[in-house]
Amino acid sequence: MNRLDVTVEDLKEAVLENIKNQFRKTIDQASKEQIFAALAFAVRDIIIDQWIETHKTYDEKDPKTVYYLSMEFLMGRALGNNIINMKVDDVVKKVCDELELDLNVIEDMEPDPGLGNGGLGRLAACFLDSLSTLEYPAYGCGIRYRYGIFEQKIIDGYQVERPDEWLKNGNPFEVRRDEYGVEVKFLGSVRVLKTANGRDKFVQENYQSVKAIPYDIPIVGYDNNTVNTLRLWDAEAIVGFDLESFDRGEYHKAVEQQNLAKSIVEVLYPNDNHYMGKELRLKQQYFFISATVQQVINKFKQKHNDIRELPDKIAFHINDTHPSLTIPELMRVLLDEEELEWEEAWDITTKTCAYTNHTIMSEALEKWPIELLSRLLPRIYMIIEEINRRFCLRLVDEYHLSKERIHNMSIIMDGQIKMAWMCIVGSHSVNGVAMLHTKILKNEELKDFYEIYPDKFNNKTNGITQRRFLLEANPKLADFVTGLIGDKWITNLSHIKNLEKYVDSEQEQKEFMKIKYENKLRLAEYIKEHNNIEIDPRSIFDVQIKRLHEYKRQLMNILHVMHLYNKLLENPDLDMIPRTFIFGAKAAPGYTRAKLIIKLINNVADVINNDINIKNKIKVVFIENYNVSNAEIIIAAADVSEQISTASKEASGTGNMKLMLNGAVTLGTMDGANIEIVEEVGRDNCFIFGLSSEEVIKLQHDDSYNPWDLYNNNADIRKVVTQLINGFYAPDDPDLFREIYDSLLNGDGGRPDPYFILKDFDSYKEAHKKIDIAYANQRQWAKMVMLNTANSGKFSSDRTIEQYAKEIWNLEKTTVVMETN
Ligand code: HBZ
Repeated sequence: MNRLDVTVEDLKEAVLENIKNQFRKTIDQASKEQIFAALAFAVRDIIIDQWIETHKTYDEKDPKTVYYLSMEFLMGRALGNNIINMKVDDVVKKVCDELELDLNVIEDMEPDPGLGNGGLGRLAACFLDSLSTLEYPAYGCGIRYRYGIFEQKIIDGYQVERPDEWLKNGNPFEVRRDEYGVEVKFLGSVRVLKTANGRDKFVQENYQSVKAIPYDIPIVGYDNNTVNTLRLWDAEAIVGFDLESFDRGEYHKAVEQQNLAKSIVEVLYPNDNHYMGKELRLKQQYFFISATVQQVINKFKQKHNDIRELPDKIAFHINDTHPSLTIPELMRVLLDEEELEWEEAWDITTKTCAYTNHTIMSEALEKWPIELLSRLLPRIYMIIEEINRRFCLRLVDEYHLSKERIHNMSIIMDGQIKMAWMCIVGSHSVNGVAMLHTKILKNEELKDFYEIYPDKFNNKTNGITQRRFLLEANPKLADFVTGLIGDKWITNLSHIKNLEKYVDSEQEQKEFMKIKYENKLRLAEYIKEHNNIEIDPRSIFDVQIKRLHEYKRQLMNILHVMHLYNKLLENPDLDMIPRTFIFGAKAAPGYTRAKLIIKLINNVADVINNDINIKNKIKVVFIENYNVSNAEIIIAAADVSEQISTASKEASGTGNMKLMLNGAVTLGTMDGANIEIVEEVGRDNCFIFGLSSEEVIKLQHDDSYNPWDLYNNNADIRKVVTQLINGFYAPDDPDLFREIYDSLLNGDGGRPDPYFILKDFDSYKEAHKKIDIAYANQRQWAKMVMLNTANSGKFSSDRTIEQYAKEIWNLEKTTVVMETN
């Protein structure tokens, strides 16, 4: 069936048939979950023909294809997005009307596939949407985790983690592909044999292995026939736990292999921007990249006789260092299975691989212990050693570098393997994710490598998909924009600039603000339902939604809320526009300080929200279980977008872009992509404060900052910081937040206030005051937020993907033609 030929009758019929055949029920008997499944299967059936046609086209034309390798794909719900991208929304709505179903309610039945932590995983998801929409041949490759990012409960103000059982009722959009299963080997030892022609042949022996089986999920392009594939690998035991192996005395091995398979895909590691050298994590990494590399090479060889043509047909993109073993794994296949010489294999590998760096935080950089990697992946370790040996030799022979510099650049050093170094050496492209980030990589963190390989380094400023984050998440604003400027923005966001013509029109301003108000009502209802807090939709919705991390400075935000409350206690008639401070954040389960900051936010919320004396001038809301689905509701309703990381620490940020697109003003530091947002919309249309990245870097170097000076000389700061330890927000346990207090003033082993929260506090406070003044002039404000939407064109992931396709992957668009249209 073609999506354009689908009739209301057909689709209705399909839904009813699915309910009957799958659940043996009529529609009145079916649960909402069952109706969701029935509709999802009906939609999948529309997708299938295009999906098949896409791959038929790729088979015939044999275009170069990118494999985007990522440990994380934070997809969000699929049903609504597929309906929109297939452009069958009108048909689906009519079907729902006829069946007396509320489509929003049905869509809410879908579990939110949370196979990612935050920005990095969501970026991968946006990229897949853009790749399909722009008709680029692409696969996303990752792991089919049984459990995604934990579900966050807030109990007594504390974060409690619950397993995310997203596969409990199955996934209607996935297709298991047994025929593409491959074996992945771990452990054992390597034996070197001599072949007839005198070559060394490396054979892994006594290994344990698992079978990798892919599950394919369709990635539907917007209003075209392209359906690319997200391929998620599951693991199964190869030796069955059966009598035969028991009899052969291999009982133990059988059990071990079964455990290995089960454990590998069990759960997503919930840490963002923090490396933990866990063996299971390394197994996960090798598991999915080995499966991908093997399967890609098998497929390539079905069509091509000369493996040297690999870089003409395949691009492997390494999303942060997590899939970095792609480099030695590809070398292994080329050397041991294709029997190429080292130089040739290396040339193919570097031409095929490209790497994106997403962070400069040193605690996030992956450094695997030699002991672990060489034991788990003996052959891979040998190859890494040889890569490093040759690289260091070049540093001496070609570049004549000093011992000290070679020490700093060596991939293997002090018992560890530095994965980022390996990625730089083994890729033809290394990119940062925003201009400032790339600049810092070139001039500071990766300076040594930049000097050797200046041509490899490039910037690709992140982007987001306007299809999910405006068209789907904010249908009212989307309709308004389309009504004024047409619908070209949906596939070319630079068109949204045309909105600028209307920013001075009173009528359009009113309409824009009315839509914002309606979205705020929608969020207020969500908050009433989930938090049982009444918030005033006329208050300023001031939003900080992102992972909880000290460098992102949620602490500074809540300290400022505490300060505002102090002002109101002094003067309940203080002239200010009511504010609702909205937080959404998950903390890594082992990150105690981050969890304590969540507790602080909730305690502050409790005190403030229940104080009738301040006349509802401030409300504080912590939204439980922040995820892609509730993000869509929050983003559409935001007035102020808090992007307040310590300058130089946030590589890019992407929430900043989503909020800007939806008409929120940025309250931010000159960090990450904020800088480019300011460049696009103008300084007058955002609220910028705080230290610059140069100032931060300087203060870090000269160690001259002492937060006690601020504490002693600034009464506002002294007051809020003291409230952390005087029981003001924890009467039963006044020492509860002492750890936070100490981190600001005394440091714990390290520097005090390492993220310059107190240093930036005053200028943050001033920026908030300016927001208050600006909001009071509603026409001015309307103009400002409209200008934000109008100038967000650069931040489409379509732009980003066009740059990757042209400047890194060298892809060509491949249009899929359906016979019936
Ligand atoms: O990647 C984020 C950056 O912090 C953010 O600035 C950027 O916009 C975004 C997309 O480029 N990084 C992450 O989200 N990183 C992780 O989630 C992560 C997960 C597991 C790790 C390390 C980092 O082991």
